Amino acid sequence: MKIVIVNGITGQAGSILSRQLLEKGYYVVGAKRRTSTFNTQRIEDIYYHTNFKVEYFDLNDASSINRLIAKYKPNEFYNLAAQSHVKVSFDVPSDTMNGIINGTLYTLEAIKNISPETRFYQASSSEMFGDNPNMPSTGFNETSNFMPASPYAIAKLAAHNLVRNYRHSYNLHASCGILFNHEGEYRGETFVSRKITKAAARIKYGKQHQLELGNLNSFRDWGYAPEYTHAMWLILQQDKPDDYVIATNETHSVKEFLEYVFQYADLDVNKYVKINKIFYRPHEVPILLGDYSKANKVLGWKPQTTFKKLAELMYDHDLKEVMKSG
Ligand code: NAP
Ligand code: F7E
Repeated sequence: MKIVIVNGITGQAGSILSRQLLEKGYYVVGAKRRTSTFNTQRIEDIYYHTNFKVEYFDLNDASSINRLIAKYKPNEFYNLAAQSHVKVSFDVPSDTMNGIINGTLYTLEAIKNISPETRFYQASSSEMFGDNPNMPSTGFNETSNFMPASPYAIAKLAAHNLVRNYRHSYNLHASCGILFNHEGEYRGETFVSRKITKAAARIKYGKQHQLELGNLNSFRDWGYAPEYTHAMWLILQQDKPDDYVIATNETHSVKEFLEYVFQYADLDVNKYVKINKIFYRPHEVPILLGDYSKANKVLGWKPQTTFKKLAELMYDHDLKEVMKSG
């Protein structure tokens, strides 16, 4: 049985990927940090699975990472843990940068020294392209220039370069998925897509009367998270390690997402939505569009869920949640 370590299992991608790997027959070691309240809601259904084991670690604790690599010598390691909120990264820049950069470095060092056969996946981000004004009309690809525009993106780019460096220097099977925004039922509730679908569902049931948002004019390339975690797995199944853009080749504004969700929910967007500057960032990334041609050619991967279907499935899910909560 193949052993895999996934960190960030309490998050969106870690929880979805763990479930997919269990279905494929892996023994999954889920690494999480200690928190003072329970935060395992996203993995409740797999928590007691025979082939799932939770271990404590922290991105800033090299000894915990060494211990896990030495104990399991996993076949695959998915480095998904991060302070992943771009706006929050302006408020806690050191924590964001230390965790992302050090956590990646400690893991690569541990793999190099203890378990060099382990295949490593790095959660790189489209935010690394940042505010690069020279976006090709077909979207950013693996050869485009990075111009990170937040502490989060700067940290992700440093980690990305570390992975490339360890791959070339030590011949590790270490790959990066440069993933554009991926959303879904498990998306954190402070990211704009989920904030919108959850608010619309609550407004529909009279549980909320207003939704405050920031900049509606930025554009993102939005896909469905389970398809993106499948791409992570595909990346590690290749004989050769490499970097891949995972995206939909479409970009839509936050305003379009908002208006479509409210239209789908049959709600008047002008009645309920207010702009609050508090949600603006010190520096915005105005537009992101990805080009997934390489992933399609090499991995045979392509996105399945349309922009509208994504908005619908998230709203439908949140509506059910609101109904359940009474
Ligand atoms: P997420 O929902 O915010 O989950 C992040 C996970 O990291 C959580 O489990 C969190 O634990 C954990 N974490 C944060 N700081 C930690 C620390 N110091 N030590 C140990 N664990 C820590 O993020 P996601 O959407 O699943 O994204 C997964 C990865 O992909 C992240 O690295 C993110 O930056 C990257 N990424 C995401 C997207 C996207 O659109 N979602 C796109 C590109 C790249 P707690 O639950 O305890 O907070
Ligand atoms: O913002 C605007 C905001 O926080 C999207 C992370 O997973 O994807 C994610 O980063 C856009 C931005 O995601 C609100 O200004 C307006 O332009 O949902 P978001 P993000 O910043 O794109 C990348 C690829 C990652 O790697 C990250 O980890 O929406 N926006 N009003 C708002 N954003 C938020 N959060 N809240 C608002 O009220």
